[in-house]
Amino acid sequence: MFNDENKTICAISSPSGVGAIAIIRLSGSQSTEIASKLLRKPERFLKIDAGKMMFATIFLENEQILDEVLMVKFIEPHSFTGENSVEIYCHGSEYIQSQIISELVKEGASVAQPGEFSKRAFLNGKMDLSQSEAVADLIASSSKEGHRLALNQMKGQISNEISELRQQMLELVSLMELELDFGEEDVEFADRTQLIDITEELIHRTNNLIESFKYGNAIKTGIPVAIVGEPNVGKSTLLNALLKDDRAIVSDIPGTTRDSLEELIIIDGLKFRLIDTAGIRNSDDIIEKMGVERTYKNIAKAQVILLMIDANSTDKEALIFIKNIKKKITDDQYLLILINKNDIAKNELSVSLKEYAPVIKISAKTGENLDSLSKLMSSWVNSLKLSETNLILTNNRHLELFKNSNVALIRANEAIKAGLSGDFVSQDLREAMYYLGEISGQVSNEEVLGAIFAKFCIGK
Ligand SMILES: Nc1nc2c(ncn2[C@@H]2O[C@H](COP(=O)(O)OP(=O)(O)OP(=O)(O)O)[C@@H](O)[C@H]2O)c(=O)[nH]1
Ligand SMILES: [Mg+2]
Repeated sequence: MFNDENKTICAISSPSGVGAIAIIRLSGSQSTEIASKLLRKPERFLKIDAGKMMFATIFLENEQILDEVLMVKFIEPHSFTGENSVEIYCHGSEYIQSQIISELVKEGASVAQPGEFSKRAFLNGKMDLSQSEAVADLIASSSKEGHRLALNQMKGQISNEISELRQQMLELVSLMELELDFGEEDVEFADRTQLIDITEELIHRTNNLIESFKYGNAIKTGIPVAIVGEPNVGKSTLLNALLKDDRAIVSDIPGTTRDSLEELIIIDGLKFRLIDTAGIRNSDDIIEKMGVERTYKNIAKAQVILLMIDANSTDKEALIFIKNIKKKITDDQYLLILINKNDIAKNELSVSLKEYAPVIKISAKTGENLDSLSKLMSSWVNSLKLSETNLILTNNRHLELFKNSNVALIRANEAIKAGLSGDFVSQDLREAMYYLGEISGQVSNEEVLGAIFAKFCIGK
């Protein structure tokens, strides 16, 4: 088994701060021995079966009782890291936690680096690199869909796809290289039309994965939704209504919101980042101007834009404002026009706004039609999901490597079409394989691994 300088590591694996219980984890060949030394009768823990919980009292050096705990051991390879491991469940006091850690260190354990448990799990072959990264995503997931995607990845969905793709590439490479071995006899083992078809299929599959990132990333980081409009139209009232919380200051004084304000909200299992913005108008007030600049920045970074109009504004006012915002957004962004204050609308706007974006009449104050608004937002996010594939990329690192692999595949495909020598084709295919191997960790180096696991927190 892999063991970094043969060290047994320990760390607090529960969140920092005070909870009813905290969990301390050890991993490495000496885990059981080191943990047992915290007890008056170490042999009790040495003899107990793996996976069996044991009640124990931990003493400090001066024979003072520190805590009553539960302990369990795991024997390699049947643990998260694949090494001998121990978990100690103590009471949540920060004092108790730090005392146990320092006792463990005195007995020979080292304090774990961030992500070191997961790194060991990877190096011991318990999971591949993309699965280890999914463990971090699973821990960070805060919505139903975010959790589902992380779980699929942890269970190996992306890893399986990568193995399949690499296998197909390897078969192609073998064929090409076999031909090269018979170079002088000028044989063609591989039918060129078939090679073109296979490489195109591989390009298509990698394209799908690259495309899926739009959805995957939106799910993982939350979909930014900017609420924009002129002052006093009811933007902050809408933020509060959707959050069901009195978060933003609301008043009938135009220009109340000065700075943008962001809050998380879950709709239909999807995470949205709602951004209330300063009302857009020309102002001489320096602070208000800065606020409006921020509003434009938020429009640029949002994926959904809720453009709010007061139901009692004139056609002309509404049109000028909509056209102004429309100029600032791209086709990738989803624009919705909200006609607010429908509860006090005196008359309908006579101009048709539908040609600019879907229109929905709401009242942020009474809650009228807010359900429909939520439905529209979640349907749009779901529409980003490609129907053709269930595989969804959520990780930037994976995206870049899939893109590189895709480019190499396209080169291979073009080389075959141009009738180039098998040398070139197999070199491109090998490159495409290499990038996929970096995702799963089949090809990796210490530097890359260090960078990935350093982002994890201690105890993970
Ligand atoms: N009747 C009615 N009043 C509303 C509605 N939405 C907001 N208001 C009122 O409109 C006024 C302005 O609301 P805000 O939410 O502060 O407006 P805002 O768009 O955030 O304004 P700024 O921050 O100044 O840009 C307040 O008095 C709200 O109570 C609505 O749907 N119906
Ligand atoms: Mg406001």
